Amino acid sequence: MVEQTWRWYGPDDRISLQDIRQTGATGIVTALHHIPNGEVWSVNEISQRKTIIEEAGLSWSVVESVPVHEEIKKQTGQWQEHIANYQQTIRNLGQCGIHTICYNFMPVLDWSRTNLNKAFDDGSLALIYEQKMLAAFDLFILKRPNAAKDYPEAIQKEAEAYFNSMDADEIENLTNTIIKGLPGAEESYSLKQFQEVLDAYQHIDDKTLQKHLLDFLNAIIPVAEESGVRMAIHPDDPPWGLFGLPRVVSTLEDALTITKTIDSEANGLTLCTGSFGAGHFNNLSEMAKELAPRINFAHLRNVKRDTDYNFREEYLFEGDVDIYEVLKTIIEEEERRKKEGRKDFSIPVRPDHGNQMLGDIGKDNNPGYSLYGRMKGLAEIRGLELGIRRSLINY
Ligand code: DNO
Repeated sequence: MVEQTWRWYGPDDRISLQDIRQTGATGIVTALHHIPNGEVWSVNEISQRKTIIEEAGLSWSVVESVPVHEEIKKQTGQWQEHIANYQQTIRNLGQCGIHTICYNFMPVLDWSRTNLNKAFDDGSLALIYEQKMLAAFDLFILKRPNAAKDYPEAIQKEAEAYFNSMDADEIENLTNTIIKGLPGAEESYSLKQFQEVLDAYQHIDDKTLQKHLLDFLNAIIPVAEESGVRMAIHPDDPPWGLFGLPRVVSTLEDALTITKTIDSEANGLTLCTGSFGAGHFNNLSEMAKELAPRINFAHLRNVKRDTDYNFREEYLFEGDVDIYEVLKTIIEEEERRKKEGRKDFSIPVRPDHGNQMLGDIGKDNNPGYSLYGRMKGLAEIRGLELGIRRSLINY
């Protein structure tokens, strides 16, 4: 079976390692969130965390994420020193026997949503992204200079009407949802700071950011190879530019540029079906096939789009992504790697976000990281995998 994993936010996570064991996951996906971005993760810190995980009968399969310092993305300030630190963290993780690292290259914000508690008909709560809400924040709360040119007129009007309907709590809620940092983001801003960090990217377009990413990869991939570590870049979420910021991992073409320019198995991807899947221009079944040899880690979740730039997170088998096709491709790729005799054939898979449901509701959840919602996702992945393996000859 593929390695079934679960994201755990560390000892403060309300969902304990003992709870995780009952979900069926065997691998843990986690990070040393207390170490500031840009600093080296020492062997000592890594080993301590690893011991806690192993004492609970689990293994630390994937790091998500070793954050890339903003100065590396902009190539300003101490960026070379941050790269040297990143290289050392890779060596240290390799030495501790942790072989897969997920990271992203999204400037300023990690993932973005506009409502974290959208009620479904069945009473569960989901994460959604609505363009008019994002525009309402951008145009009327942040008041970013020249923001209007980034939205069609119809959206600007909807955003204005929406903004005029909001009360103070709703304004605060939307603001916090966008700039206070969703789990894993490691950065959080006030409105003023947010505008300042956006300004710092004014002269960095997609091409320049892509060059900075490729420079970063040229520096770290040889180190990853020597350390027995596979890198897995996470796509942009959502896969289009926000607040005038550049984007580099949004489409199949972006992913192919990254994997072909630095041609190494250590230079791979996190196939996040929800992040790529939010883009109406992305066909996940095709992308999985095309990118298969470079999938080093997968996040399985689904999304339902209602316009080109609005989506809600959905139950695994109910959105726009054909999860069956994607998982089948991942399983076939694992089998191909095994036949090649590769020791690192494994493609760890984790259920990504899940609705808050049943006993999750009212608990202090990391948005998206519910217990029952994700357990449902994982159970569906496990069943689907068994079915795929049993029905494919020779597996
Ligand atoms: C959201 C996640 C992201 C992702 C990072 C990877 O739930 O998918 O936080 O982990 O962007 O670096």
